Amino acid sequence: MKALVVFFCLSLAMRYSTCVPKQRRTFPEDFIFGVSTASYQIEGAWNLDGKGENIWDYLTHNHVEAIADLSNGDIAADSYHNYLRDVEMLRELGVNAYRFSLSWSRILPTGFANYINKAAIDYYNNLINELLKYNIKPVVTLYHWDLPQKLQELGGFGNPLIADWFEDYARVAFQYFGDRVKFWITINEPKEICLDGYGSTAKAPMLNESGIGEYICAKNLIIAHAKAYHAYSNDFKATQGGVCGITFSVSSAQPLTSSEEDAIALEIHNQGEWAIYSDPIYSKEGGFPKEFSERIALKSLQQGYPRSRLPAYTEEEKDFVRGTSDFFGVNHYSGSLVSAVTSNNFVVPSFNDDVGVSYYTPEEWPRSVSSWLTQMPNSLNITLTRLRDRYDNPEIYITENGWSTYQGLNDDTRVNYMRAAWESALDALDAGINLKGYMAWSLMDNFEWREGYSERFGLYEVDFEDPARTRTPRKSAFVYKQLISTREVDHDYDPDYQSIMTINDS
Ligand code: GBH
Repeated sequence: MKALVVFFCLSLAMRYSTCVPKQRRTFPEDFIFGVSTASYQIEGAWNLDGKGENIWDYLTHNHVEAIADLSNGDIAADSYHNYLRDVEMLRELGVNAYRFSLSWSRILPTGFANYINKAAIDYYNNLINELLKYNIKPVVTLYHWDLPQKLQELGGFGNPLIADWFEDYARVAFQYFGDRVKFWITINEPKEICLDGYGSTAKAPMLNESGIGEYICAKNLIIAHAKAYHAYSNDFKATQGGVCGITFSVSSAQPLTSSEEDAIALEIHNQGEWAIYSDPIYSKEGGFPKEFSERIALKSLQQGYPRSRLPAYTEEEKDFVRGTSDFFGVNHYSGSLVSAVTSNNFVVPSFNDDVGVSYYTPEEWPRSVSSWLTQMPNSLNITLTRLRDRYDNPEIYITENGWSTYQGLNDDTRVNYMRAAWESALDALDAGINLKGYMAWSLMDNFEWREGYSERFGLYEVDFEDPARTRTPRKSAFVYKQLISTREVDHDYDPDYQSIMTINDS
């Protein structure tokens, strides 16, 4: 196939100087390639060695029906016992970074920093040391959704004191692991925590305080992030020399039509989905985005509330939060087209009513097995371009990107999705976007929150029937390995995915 293309071009080249073979594009030498996981989704050992209960333990044990396949993360991929195999898989892939998260309630079983669980410190030390042995950079998320249940009972992200509790926890992590961990992510996906957990029932703690809970959370959570950031930069950064940032979920959205109304709808969508969390940190003005705040304020008034359901940032809080991130972490998956025309039957009050737009997914976009996840053409570059333009070209890491399938090792739809994402990332690099790394979600199959084990995101399949939780590479694992070693996207590579994966440590 390649030979044919070259021949075709050569024979034409004599007549048409425009026919030059497409230039090979490569990822830069210092580009970070990694994979991501999260503590509750992989660790298991939910009550071993002194770990405290978290909100996902509580939800899955007390509301079994909340999970699609009635499962839980009690054992999950059992990475608490299988971390050596996990690191072996990272070596097979040849990644130079591993993003994982710490379990707050494993380290601090009461939620508070009055007591530190030594077994948890040992577990994460062992993992970190094993990574460093093979030159794999630990990228550590402090909070990926598994809040200690006790803190939830005290209000969780609905209580402004969460900022102190989170700072205390962050300091423990910096103190014990910061000599070796140089890349910190405070919080994974504010939107999913606040909107899904407080404003609806999509995630634990399923509070469903629609139109109110998500906004209280939005402010408390970002202030908690900022407290952890300041703790790091004031007391650890000088001696430890790492970076600290935060990761947002940013889907790709384009206007459905070229009308003025759809352009406005798109902007309001962006403000509601991610800028409500990221503007306070990255915008010059600080605080919540203007148009979306004004909209909620107006609606609140019309709905009879004495003040806006969105609590404002004080000037002091704006200053405290602005600039508190050394990079912009992006989890990017899906995309949609946004329209100003809506059927207008939203729950009142609600986030959806406040945003007030509707979404379309063209038939021809490939669909995953997750209801929300489709493959929008060029979506990664659209998203990265939007962030560059809104925030003056920040340093960006893609901290998650991935695709879901059912069980099975031949995951061609994931391979197609990931190749398209890599091409889109190369487009972004060509356009001068300050993209520094890419981490695939996920190293292996894991507990997919309310979908349980029914949707699989792993480059490695995990056999959840097998007590040993055997991990086997999918085709996508071989394809990612080849990308990392050549730094080029090879669309013709069709690996024998049933062959043995080898390790070539650098
Ligand atoms: C990530 O979130 C998580 O960080 C990770 O833990 C998770 O396993 C992974 O994705 C795969 O889901 O269309 O209204 O149903 C991704 C964020 C979650 C955003 C699902 C869109 C669906 C909203 N996405 N959500 S809806």
